[in-house]
Amino acid sequence: MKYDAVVVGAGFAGMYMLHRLRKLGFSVRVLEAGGGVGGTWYWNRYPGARCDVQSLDYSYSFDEDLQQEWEWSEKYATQPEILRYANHVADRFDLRRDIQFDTRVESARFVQSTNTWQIENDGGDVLSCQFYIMASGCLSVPKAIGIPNHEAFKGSAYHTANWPPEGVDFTGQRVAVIGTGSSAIQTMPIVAKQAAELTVFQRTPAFSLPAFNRALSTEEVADRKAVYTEHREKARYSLFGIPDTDMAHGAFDVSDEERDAAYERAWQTGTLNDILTSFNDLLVNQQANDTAAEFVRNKIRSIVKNPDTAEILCPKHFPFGTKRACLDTGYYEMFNAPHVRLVDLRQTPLVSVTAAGIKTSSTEYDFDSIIFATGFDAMTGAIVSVDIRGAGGLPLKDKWSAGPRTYLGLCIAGFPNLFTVTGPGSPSVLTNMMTSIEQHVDWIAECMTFMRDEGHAVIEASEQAETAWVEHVNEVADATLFPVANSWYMGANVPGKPRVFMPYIGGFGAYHEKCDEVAGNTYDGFQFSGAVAKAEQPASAG
Ligand code: N01
Repeated sequence: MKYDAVVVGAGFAGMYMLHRLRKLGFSVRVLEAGGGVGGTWYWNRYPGARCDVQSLDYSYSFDEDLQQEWEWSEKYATQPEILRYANHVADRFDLRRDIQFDTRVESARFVQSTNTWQIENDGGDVLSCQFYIMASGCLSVPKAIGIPNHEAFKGSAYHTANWPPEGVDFTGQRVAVIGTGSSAIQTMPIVAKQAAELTVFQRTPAFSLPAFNRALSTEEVADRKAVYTEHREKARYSLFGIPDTDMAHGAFDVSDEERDAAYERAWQTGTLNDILTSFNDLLVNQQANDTAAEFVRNKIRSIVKNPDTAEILCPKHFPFGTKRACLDTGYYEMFNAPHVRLVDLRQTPLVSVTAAGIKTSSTEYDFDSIIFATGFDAMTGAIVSVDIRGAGGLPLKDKWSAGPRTYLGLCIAGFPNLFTVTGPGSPSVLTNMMTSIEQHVDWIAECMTFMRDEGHAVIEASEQAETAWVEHVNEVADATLFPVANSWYMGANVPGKPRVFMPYIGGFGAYHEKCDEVAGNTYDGFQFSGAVAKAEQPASAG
């Protein structure tokens, strides 16, 4: 079959890409490994899974009727509610007829003689298309567990990113959780309510902030809906894809009391970024950052009653905000329960999983269930999981062997007509993903329309533009504290992965303007080639 575009992934990026292109008259096929839409929200069904961006922001803005009619029930939506929303969107815009579920893309090759991509899936089908669009998510491939013997465990083992849809009842069980990132921190307080014993294996403590989740009132929903258009527009030119707060001062421009009062106000809002954006130097000045980090550590010490446990939970290994902070409901409080214990893997390293449980350098523990919350091969994992070969058969894996290289996080030199939605080199995971997804999808759709109107068959980023962009991404990152941390932003959580800061930290608004400027300047930094006869242009498919 021949399509104008093949899109990989039916999460929020792939769904909007399909809708936008179809409306423009392009023929599109979406290939999705899961059995339904929703991407990350389809797979991550662990108890307690919620979005850490507020529901009234974490939703599409492209259709005024959609954003007016959908009713979010809580400040932070649960995974089931977000999945219902994804399904509602799929129904409302009749998306399913162009999505092929339970289909994993294996390889994609650019054929220069025909200027087409040949996409092969795990069913052995080969699809041909002009444009190949990876909308495969930034946190969609779990990293290899990498713990010796992990398959030897005779009890039940789970991974937060591939949770059984029917759910799990841990009542009366001895449960272990490995990892203390966002997934673990969300799920543990719920599992602790069921389990007879919960043992937390922590290698690096995270900074976690209280979500203060609650039901949304009718009034606040109505108030937001009354100003949704202006609110979304502010988000489009903000730092993180949600309207900015005032950041006029540095942390040492105010007295100690004023600084602590600002952090306390930010703590009470129950949001991910408010402490980080209390002052304008927290991500660039270690001393300034220390004030925020110590504020959060003191909160941990005030919540956790056992001072030794509190100290083990206090993050001291990286600056605040340089690994993504977590939002929790009752995480630190959970350690005050007598049936919850904390194992510090820095003191007693994990040796292996055993048939009965987990062995550290000091103790062997027995469990009924182990939950692995060990994270993802972030940002590049899903892209290189497909064997992508560009012009001349160049494998993308080889091109990216020293780290990802893109122009604007949208295109890759040597890989004509390939687009990556929220790819490395774009703000993506540092922002509200919905804002980033819509901006990328709109840019790609407008670029494809431009090419159709002008009769261009092929677009490719120039090596020069790509190199300049990669240097800029690195330069901006190097001016911050981000590269200090062993984070998944740096690829540092996956053994052997190149250590490169992958997202763009120059601010979403500035990035958005740069993308618009490039397009407005006849796609500066791109080369067009080939020609499409007017007669071959597709008629509107509605
Ligand atoms: O994964 P993580 P995650 N032995 O990589 C530990 C998004 N998300 O799934 O730091 C022992 O953050 C590892 O320890 P260390 C969000 O962007 C969003 O929790 O490598 N421990 C770490 O503690 C988030 O940032 C939402 O020393 C091992 C943990 O496992 C991102 O997804 C919800 C280990 C992994 O933490 C990833 O979150 C959930 C080993 N061999 C996720 N290997 C919301 O929207 C790993 N660890 C709310």
